[in-house]
Amino acid sequence: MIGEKLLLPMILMSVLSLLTLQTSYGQQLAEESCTFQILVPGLKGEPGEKGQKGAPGRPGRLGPSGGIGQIGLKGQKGIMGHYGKVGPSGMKGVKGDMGDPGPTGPNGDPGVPCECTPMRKMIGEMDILVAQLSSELKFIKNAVAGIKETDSKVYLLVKEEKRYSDAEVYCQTRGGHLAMPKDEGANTAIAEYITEAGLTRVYIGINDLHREGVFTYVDLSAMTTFSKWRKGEPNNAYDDEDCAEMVASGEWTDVACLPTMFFVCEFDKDSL
Ligand SMILES: [Ca+2]
Ligand SMILES: [Ca+2]
Repeated sequence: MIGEKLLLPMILMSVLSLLTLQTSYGQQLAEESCTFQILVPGLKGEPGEKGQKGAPGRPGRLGPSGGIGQIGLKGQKGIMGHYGKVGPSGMKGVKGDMGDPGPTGPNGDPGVPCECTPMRKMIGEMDILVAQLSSELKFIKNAVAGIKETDSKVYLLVKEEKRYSDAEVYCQTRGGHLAMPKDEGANTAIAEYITEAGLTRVYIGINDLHREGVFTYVDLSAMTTFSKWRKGEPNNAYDDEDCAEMVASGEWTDVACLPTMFFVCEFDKDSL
């Protein structure tokens, strides 16, 4: 194509040159004196014939890499490989069902006859001990509920109705006696105890059981300077009053020993 583009102007130039020569020859004849002439381009000529095919061009540059192709079809299964190593132990299995019961065993040796008499005796003794402990527990509960005390004595009001002698035994069992007021302070303490408990009378540790008309304390100690007999007492009414009670006012009267009533025990602080 480049050749074609160059060839057309060259031919035009040659034709123009010939025309110029003819013209210049005519003009040379007409005006020989003018030797310099300006050449002006003529009109565009007709397109020429198509030229022959040119020589092959040089090879082009290397192009960019192509994209990844499609995945091929899966191949056939290979031959089986060697056996692998032994794996770790599995989880513990579920417990199986219970088996059938086994056969009956042989009979045992005959037993030794029971020696029941000592056992029964032991059980009886334990029952007594339990009863004593129950009584002690009741006593402790009473003591915890409230006691009265002076500098040297502790007084306990026992709300269990007992005869005079049983009441004294009760107090002695616990290391004391029925209350023996030997001065105004002690007498007042016991009287307050009776009043605060809402009672009217209790047994105290005074009697004339050993000699009628001669009152002593229950521990056989003599009554010396202090006494708190109500007016007209002791009167040994019906010839049957050898024990003593204290009323809420703190005064004493002689009374019969067999009726049951509440009582007050006293304990030495030194012995507690
Ligand atoms: Ca009497
Ligand atoms: Ca009396």
